[in-house]
This record gives sequence, structure tokens and C-alpha cells, in this order.
Amino acid sequence: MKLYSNRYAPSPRRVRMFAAEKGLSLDIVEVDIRANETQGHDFLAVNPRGEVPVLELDDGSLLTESLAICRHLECLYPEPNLWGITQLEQAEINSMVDRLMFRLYIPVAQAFRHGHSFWAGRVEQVPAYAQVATQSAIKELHSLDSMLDGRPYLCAERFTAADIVGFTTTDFAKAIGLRPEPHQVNLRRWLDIISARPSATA
Ligand SMILES: N[C@@H](CCC(=O)N[C@@H](CS)C(=O)NCC(=O)O)C(=O)O
Repeated sequence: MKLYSNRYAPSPRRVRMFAAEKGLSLDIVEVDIRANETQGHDFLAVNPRGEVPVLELDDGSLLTESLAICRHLECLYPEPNLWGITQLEQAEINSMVDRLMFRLYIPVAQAFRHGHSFWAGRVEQVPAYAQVATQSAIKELHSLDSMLDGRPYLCAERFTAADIVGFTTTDFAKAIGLRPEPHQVNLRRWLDIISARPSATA
């Protein structure tokens, strides 16, 4: 399987980390977002939305959207389980993943897009929106810290897809200047635990 990816971007990192946890090795095709390759003719033929990740299956089918790709990998390679064993666990993980995507990933991604020099001159930036989005992300990091009080992982008392989504997003939040605050001990402990996993470098 081939993964169109970018080494710095959080969405393809989600898939790389998920695949690494499954022990899968993917052929990585690096797409340079800074050099605008995602918007180039060749890549738009792969994904007309101009975004990574894209998974190319061995039969040539193309799959976009990082979470859909992870769920497909979960179906193809059920072990180790990352998306819940019982229906209730699956629902809890889905709930946490949705929450993290809407309340943390989107604000962080929008703050980056509207406030970072990486996108300056390439997209229309609204700096005030970057500030509002940053505040939303800060609020969610506080609530993540509270949720992790007394819990090693976000769901099911074991490492799951929710930790992958939370970790890759929180790590990317550095790009907008957000790091766990010194008093956010639960968040810091959890980040240390997850970043020690070999898959964190995938
Ligand atoms: N919802 C998509 C988001 C994908 C996405 O936003 N990808 C970004 C990198 S994190 C991208 O490829 N941006 C390139 C561009 O905007 O040109 C997913 O989860 O796969």
C-alpha cells in the first residue's frame, strides 16, 4: 500500500502512526505542501481536494480522509485493536475522536492556516480568526488535561485511535505556539507516554 503523505502535517501523521501501531509498512510518497505540490496537476489527479493523506491500495483504489483510512486499516488488520472491541468501546472512541477533531484539530489547523507565515501569500489569512481559533484550542487543551486526570489513556484504559488523534494534534499545536502549560501535569504525562511509543516517530 502506498501513502501520499507529508512529514510535517498532522493528518497524514495520524495514518502513519496508526499503520505503525499495526506493524504495517507503507510505501510513503512525500508530497511537499510548502512547494505547493498538493495543488499541482499531478497530485490533484490523485486527490482533487489537494490534501494528504491519500492511501493507494494494492488494487489501485484511492482512499482519502485520514480517519476513514485508519478505520479501513482497522478492518483489514484488526490486531492490535485500536478502535474498540465492544460496541460501547467503539462508540466511546468515536465520540472522543469526533470531539478531538472538532474542538482541537480544526481550531489548531485554522489558527495555523490563518496566522502562520507558512500560508502567508498562499491563502487568504484572517489573523483575527487565528486568534479566536487559538483560544478555542487552548480551552480544549485545558479540558484534555482534566479528562486525563487519573487516566493513562483517553479511552478504554488502553492506547487507542483517540490517543493517536489527540497526540498528533497536540504535538502539531506547537506550530501555533501552544505547548502544555507547566501546571497541566496530566496532559504532560500523557504526551510523554505516547511520544515514547515507537509509532510516534512514524
Ligand atoms: N480531513 C482531512 C484533512 C486533510 C488535510 O487538511 N490535509 C492537509 C495537511 S494536514 C493538507 O494536505 N493540506 C494541503 C493544502 O492545503 O494544500 C483528513 O483528515 O484527511
